[in-house]
Amino acid sequence: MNSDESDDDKNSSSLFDFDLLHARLEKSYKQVSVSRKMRKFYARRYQLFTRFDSGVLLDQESWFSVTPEAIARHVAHKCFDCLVRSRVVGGESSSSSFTVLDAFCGSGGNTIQFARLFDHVIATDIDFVKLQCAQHNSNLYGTAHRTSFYMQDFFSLHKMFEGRTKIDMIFLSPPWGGVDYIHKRENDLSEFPLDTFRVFLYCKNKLNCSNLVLFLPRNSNVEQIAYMAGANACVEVEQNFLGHKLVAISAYYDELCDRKKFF
Ligand code: MGP
Ligand code: SAH
Repeated sequence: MNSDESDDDKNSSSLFDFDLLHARLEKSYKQVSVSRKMRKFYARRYQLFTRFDSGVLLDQESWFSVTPEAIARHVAHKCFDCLVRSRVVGGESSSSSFTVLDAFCGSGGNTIQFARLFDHVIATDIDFVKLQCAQHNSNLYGTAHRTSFYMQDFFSLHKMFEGRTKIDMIFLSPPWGGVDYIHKRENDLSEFPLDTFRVFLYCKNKLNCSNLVLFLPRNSNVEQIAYMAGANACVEVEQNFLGHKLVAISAYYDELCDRKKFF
């Protein structure tokens, strides 16, 4: 794993005992499986990762925030199809040269599915333990070699990219404020732990990328989602179901929005 953190952080990460973390997380699964609040997530473990039994690692927060595999796969395919289509129409060729940034990668639910399609995925998160999980889980799915992992606070990402890699799209699945987000009648996007409007503008202005996907609560304010696209622009809002259950919504902006459907 890479880190743009201080030398102290680098030292502590090189002394980091992954085997101990592995043992602790696996042990914690027993608590997750019986906890009143968490056991529904444990019961869904094969929806989260079909290869769960190969040794998938999740920390406590990831149990309720990781994107279920079928949804992550769908989102990755949709992005791939839209980007390739728009670039081929625009005269640019090779799909293999796309770089995807998963800016809140967590334990890797989305990162893995993007890396199955795209040749280069950059996965960043502020949480060192989650990055360890993401890297480990990517190894289980055979996609780690196409992914670079960095420990980074979202709002300092521009320092990492200055004059470097061009980012073709950014997937944004920020924290929603824990499992209680659903108790609000409607989620105001400016009230999340990280203001979604600020996150969105940061991607456009500081990371120079407007091909964005926002992965949001199913009770989000859709007018706010549309407002972010700006005047005369396109956004595609999709409901993500697992069977009959609405899990979340995804908003696709700019080239990731399938214009043919609308115009
Ligand atoms: P949920 O709404 O907590 O569970 O999370 P459920 O079972 O659909 O709700 P209930 O009505 O049965 O109680 C559903 C999904 O949303 C999770 O599996 C995650 O994919 C996603 N998710 C949940 N949270 C709290 C977050 C979050 O904070 N950030 C992100 N990015 N995704 C989340
Ligand atoms: N899509 C992920 C889940 C993301 S949950 C998956 O499938 O696993 C939201 C993530 O945002 C958490 O992993 C949390 O550590 C991260 N996060 C919270 N604040 C952050 C910040 N300021 N910068 C970067 N990452 C942050």
